Amino acid sequence: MAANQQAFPALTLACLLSALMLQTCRTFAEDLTWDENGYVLYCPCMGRFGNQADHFLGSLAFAKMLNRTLAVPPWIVYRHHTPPYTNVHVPYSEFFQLEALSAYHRVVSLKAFMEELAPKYWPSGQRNAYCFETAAQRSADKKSCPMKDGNPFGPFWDHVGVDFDKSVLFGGISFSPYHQPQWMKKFPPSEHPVLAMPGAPAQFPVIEEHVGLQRYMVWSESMVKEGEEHIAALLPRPYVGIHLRIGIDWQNACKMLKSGDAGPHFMASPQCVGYNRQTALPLTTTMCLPDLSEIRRAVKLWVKKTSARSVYIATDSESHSRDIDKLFKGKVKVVSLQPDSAQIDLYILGQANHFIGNCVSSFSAFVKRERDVHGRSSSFFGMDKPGKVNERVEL
Ligand code: GFB
Repeated sequence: MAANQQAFPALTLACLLSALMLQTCRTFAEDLTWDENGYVLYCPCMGRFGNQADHFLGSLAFAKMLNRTLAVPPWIVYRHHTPPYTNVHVPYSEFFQLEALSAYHRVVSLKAFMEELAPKYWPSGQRNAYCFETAAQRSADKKSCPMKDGNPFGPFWDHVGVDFDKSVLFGGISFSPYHQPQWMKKFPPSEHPVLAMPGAPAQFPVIEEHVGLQRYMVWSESMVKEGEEHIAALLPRPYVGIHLRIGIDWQNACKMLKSGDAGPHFMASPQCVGYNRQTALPLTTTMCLPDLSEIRRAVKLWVKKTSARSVYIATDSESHSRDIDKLFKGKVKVVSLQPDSAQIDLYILGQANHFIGNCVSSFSAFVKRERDVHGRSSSFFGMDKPGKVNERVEL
């Protein structure tokens, strides 16, 4: 068994004792020993934060299913419009507490894995890449995993400091629990200690069984501090938080609904139409891309229902704050921060007295999951009661 699984409670005690003796506390990562059950490594190479978070939950469940330690990757933040115009790799622990994950399963940061374990146990020359046969079809020799092909793949593994030596291909298995015995048989940790994959070993969107794992994603102290400072300074309670996902990329994505090709399951929509395809409710264009009249209707409804004194608008583009302000004739404070960090918006939305999200967006889905864990109420544009179609349905 990995020492880091057992080390944490003991370490906490050790920290307390050493703190008492006024010594510097050793960090979580410093006590690492090799886990004979093996490791899972992956690149969070699909989508932005919301997509990466969905994939993270599934990957955590996958690592637990194989009883391997998950090497938690950094978040990939894309900076196409701001210097240095390259991807930024933000440690998981900058936003969330790494230690909180160990209540569910053994984890180590990918950085600590590379610095403290890889030199001895996964040295250069022995670094296998694992991928589906279909993925290898994209490579020149059709036998190599495309681990570092293009952005964000190449920059990610370069950031981690890994080149791959050999590819191991697989097919006919999925990441679901159904195939757990095949994974164990095909890749025993004694022969395959490190399963490093080009993408997350998980589905998108996160499957219903893994939605509750959100409880282990606990905000870091610095995020809580910053978020709470904004709330205290700007948002008299009760407040309603809304997520406006209405920018140009989203307008284009929602066009797919108009053509009727998408069906009710489109990106994160199972969170509101239901996970079962057979019984899923219709997904309307308003649920994907609410217009101003729907935004006004929903905000007015929930401000009234919750007797809100302020409204927080998180947006990917236009905030519509003037139009929303007009609804309440100065009696309700309307705030939009446009923060540099999307996570501050997520934090503030998570803490609202009520949240109105976008059914199709995984950014909204992150907030909805977190609120569910804490028993806070949420609705969606075009769907006031999650799981029930609004009376005034337009298709
Ligand atoms: O989070 P995300 O995967 O959600 O990607 P979707 C949307 C990104 O847009 C966020 C920014 O990670 C933020 O960087 N963003 C969106 C916001 N809404 C807000 C907001 O209210 N405040 C702030 N500060 N930032 C998927 C993408 O987005 O949409 C896919 O992951 C693809 O790559 C698809 O583009 C169409 O699920 O909404």
